Amino acid sequence: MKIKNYVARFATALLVLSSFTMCAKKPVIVETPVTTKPTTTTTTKDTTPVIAAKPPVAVDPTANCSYTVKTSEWFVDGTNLAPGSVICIPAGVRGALLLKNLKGTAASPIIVINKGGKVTFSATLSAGYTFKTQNSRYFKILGNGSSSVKYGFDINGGNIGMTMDDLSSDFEIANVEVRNSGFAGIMAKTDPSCDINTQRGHFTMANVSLHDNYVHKTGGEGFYIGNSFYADGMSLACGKVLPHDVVNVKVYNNITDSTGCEGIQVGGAIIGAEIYNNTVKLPGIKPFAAGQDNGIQLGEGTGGKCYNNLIKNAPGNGIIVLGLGDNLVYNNYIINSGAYGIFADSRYTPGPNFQFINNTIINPALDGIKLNSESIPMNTVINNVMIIPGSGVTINRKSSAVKLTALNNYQGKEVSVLQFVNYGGDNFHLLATSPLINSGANVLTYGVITDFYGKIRPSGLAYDVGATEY
Ligand SMILES: [Ca+2]
Ligand SMILES: [Ca+2]
Repeated sequence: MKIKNYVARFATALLVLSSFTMCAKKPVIVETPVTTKPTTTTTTKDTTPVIAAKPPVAVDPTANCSYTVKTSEWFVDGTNLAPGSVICIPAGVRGALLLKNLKGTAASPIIVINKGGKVTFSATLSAGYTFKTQNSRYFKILGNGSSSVKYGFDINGGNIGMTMDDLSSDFEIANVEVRNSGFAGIMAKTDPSCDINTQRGHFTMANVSLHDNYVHKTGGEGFYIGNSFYADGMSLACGKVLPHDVVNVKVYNNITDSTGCEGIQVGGAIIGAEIYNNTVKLPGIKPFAAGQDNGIQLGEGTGGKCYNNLIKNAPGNGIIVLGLGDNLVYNNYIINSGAYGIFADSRYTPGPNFQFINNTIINPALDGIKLNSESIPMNTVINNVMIIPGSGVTINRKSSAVKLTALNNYQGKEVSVLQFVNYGGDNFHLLATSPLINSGANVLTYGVITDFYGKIRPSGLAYDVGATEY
């Protein structure tokens, strides 16, 4: 029955996805609107052949600002801005900013970019947010407007640092630093209310890309994406309401450090979720409640892939998996977790299989992988390395009801036996003498075709065990 529901939901999601994909197949992604917009509804300057013929690299993306935000402005209403417009924010220190009603298109999103250097947005902890979008679709917040500054947007303070809320969808957030927030650093969700337009089936947050951001010293989660209560929803005056689906969310190349709760938490991401190449350091240092101190949380309703992440010093679990059951977790380095390396539980889990492949778990305080997932048809644990100095075991099943396929996992007591090039310096390449080389099972069928560093697998005679291929 559960599986049937899952299949039905999956089919629905595919329909949604395919209809979206059709929309998105137009010329695609305007990185520098000045050069890549042969037809335009904004200024005539953009369309002159001379400008269009220039190589993109030579063009200042902020040269032609459609609108420049004044330091004194606390909100911008984009109602009258055409798709493809560029909203420039001049370098300097300023207060909070609310962007509302930005309406780009898939082919011509609205760009918000820093101009002339770093922009610092500053707000007190009592302010609800420091940066917020409302009712906006097809837009990009890009802090790469000045080549000398990696994080051209610096969002300092506020209860929530940055939030994309109130039916915001189809957006990219990149090269943004968020720090010193009272609660979450970067939040992306619209909580369901008694307005039906906010509820599942009526609103989907789709095509969200959050990458190359630096989130640190937050009171709550570093990244808080999607609602946490996918299965049961929220009880309001109008009754029980269900939160929206999240489709095609990508979270990659981010750094989180010293976050109060999880570094990265994703809920309700039913299809196309990918969380990869992130570094999560010191998550969960000031959790508001028990169980909020993990590295990465694949929360209720979240499927997809979680790979090539480095997670260090989580007081709780390195990765906690409460997802749909089509989850593939691979090539992650999980170091010094205060509880389990990976913890999995099937709660709302209609899918077929939790798959843990080629992860390297070093020094968890408890067991390597804890499986409370009794109701899922299979848990697959292959090619993982687990270095457990204490009395923990590699795989701990809650009961014999937990179905398990385990192959080619490596267990040791000391990290030195793995023969990393420089473990203390986070260089996890292997020396030629490593016992992990060529001792893995072939996991091509699981889609694991590269390693932590992006190297093609397998190399040499066979797959290596752990997150690195020699
Ligand atoms: Ca949390
Ligand atoms: Ca090999």
